[in-house]
Formats: sequence, structure tokens, C-alpha cells
Amino acid sequence: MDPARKALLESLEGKARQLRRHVWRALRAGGSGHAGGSSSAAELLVALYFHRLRLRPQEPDWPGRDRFVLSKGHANAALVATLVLAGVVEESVLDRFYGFESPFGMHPDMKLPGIEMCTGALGHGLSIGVGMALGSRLQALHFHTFVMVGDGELHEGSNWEAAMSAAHHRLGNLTVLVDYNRICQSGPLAEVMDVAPLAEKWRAFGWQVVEIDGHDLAAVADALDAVPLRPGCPSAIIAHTTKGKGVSFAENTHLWHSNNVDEAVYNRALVELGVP
Ligand SMILES: Cc1ncc(C[n+]2csc(CCOP(=O)(O)OP(=O)(O)O)c2C)c(N)n1
Repeated sequence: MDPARKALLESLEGKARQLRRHVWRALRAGGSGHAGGSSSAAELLVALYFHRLRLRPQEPDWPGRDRFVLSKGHANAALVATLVLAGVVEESVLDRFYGFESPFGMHPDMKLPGIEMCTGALGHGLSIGVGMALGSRLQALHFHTFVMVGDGELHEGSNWEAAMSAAHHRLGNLTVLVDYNRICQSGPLAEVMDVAPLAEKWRAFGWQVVEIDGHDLAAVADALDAVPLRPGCPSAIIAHTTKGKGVSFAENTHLWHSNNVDEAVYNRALVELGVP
């Protein structure tokens, strides 16, 4: 492998590990939180922020920056952990998760620098992303918009209205990342309400699709490098992931969609994530 690529992947791997440690630290501070969907998104987020997005960490409002909307807003701990790693947000905010008057709560809050949109009511981020992508075109700013959605979130019909309009407007500057961990809040999607076949659905809505292992950083970086997958066409990266990835007792179960985290649980998680 090209040495520069190898160095990039090693650096991203370290950041993904650190991101997960930050997430659990925040959850410990808040006493609870969404470990499952925060952990499944770790590699997607670090590859996005430290490989693909054009950002100026010291100038978070730079008009030409690429936009990222975390539509599955309950994974905010992972987004804020990423912004801490990027130097956009102070690390001390991690210890104020759910704190009184803290800008760091369960869902993204634009009071924090680097947060593009307040989300959390599922099903809205992709419509917002369509608006941003249209705005980029109308203002000739040439930025790319990325939106991350959960697979359970795709139960919301508004996603499919947004998908239809993105294809209609030929938004080649819009990419959706689907965190396809196959588990929603109340159980496996196959039992609750399946979204499969997912790639076919996005294609039917006029999107160009690539499917990857969402924990394989090389695959994630390659997919991000490849978008737009076709000019004039919105892109969907369907990332197969594991809910709760990295901490065995939280993996592959809806019980860790959101759960309480006390000192003992936190210490068990840290043993698996590696103490820094
Ligand atoms: C409109 C709306 N309905 C319900 C909820 C409650 N809720 C929060 S997370 C979640 C499940 C989301 O599942 P998924 O998208 O698969 O999340 P992930 O596994 O990626 O964490 C639900 C129903 C919400 N936030 N918004």
C-alpha cells in the first residue's frame, strides 16, 4: 500500500478509538446516553472529518466549508467527540454532557461551533441537506453536503420525499451516509419493520449507490473519495456497521441503543477500548 495511504489509515484508526473513548466518557458524565448508534458511526465520522470534509477548524463558519448534518441526532456524543478531536470544540465539554445549561445534550445544538443543524427529531436531516446542496449551487459556493441517517430513521417517510427531490434537482453535491447497523431503538429491523432491500430503494429513487463495510477505514475513505459517484446524481454510501461496535457488551443489541452508564460500566468499556 502507498505509504501515505497507510499513514492516513493508521491515523484514522487511532482517531476512531479515541472517538469511542470520548463517547463513553461523555456518557459517564451524563449518566446515560446512546452508545449503540454513536459507536457504529465512529469510522464514518473520522474518515469524513479527517479525510474528506473541507473545513477550517479555526473558522467553523467559513462559507466555503463542506456541510455535515447528523440526521440521527441521538448520536450527538459521537459528533461532538469528533469536533473535539478536530479542535473545533474544547475537550472539557465532554464532561458537561446533559449538564445544566450545557450546549452538549442528547441532540446536536448549534450553540456549539461546528454543529450545522439542530437535529434529533428523526427524518429531517436529509431535507435540510437538500436545501444546503441547492444553496451551494445557487450561491456558487461549490461545497458538498453530507448527511448521516440511521437505518431505523429511514422508517420516516420524509426521508423518501427528500430522496426524490434530490434526484429531481440532480444534486451531485449531496451524499447520504446510511449507518446500516440493522437495529433500531426497539429491536432488529427485520422484526420491527425491515428497510431491506436498501440499495435497491435508493437506486429506485434515482441515487447512485455504493455498499461498504462501515468499519473498514480503507473502504470508507475510498467511498468518500469516490463521491459524487456519478455527476449530477446524489450519492448514497450504505455502510454496514455493528451497533455498539468496540465494546462487547454493547454490541449488536437494542438494549444499548441508549442505556445508563455508571462508573463500573464505564470502566468495563474502557478496558475494551484501551486506556489512553
Ligand atoms: C421523529 C422521531 N421519532 C422517534 C424518535 C425516537 N428515537 C430516537 S432514536 C430512534 C431509533 C433510531 O434508529 P436508528 O436510525 O437505526 O438509529 P441507530 O441504530 O443508528 O442509533 C428513535 C425511534 C425520534 N428521535 N424522532
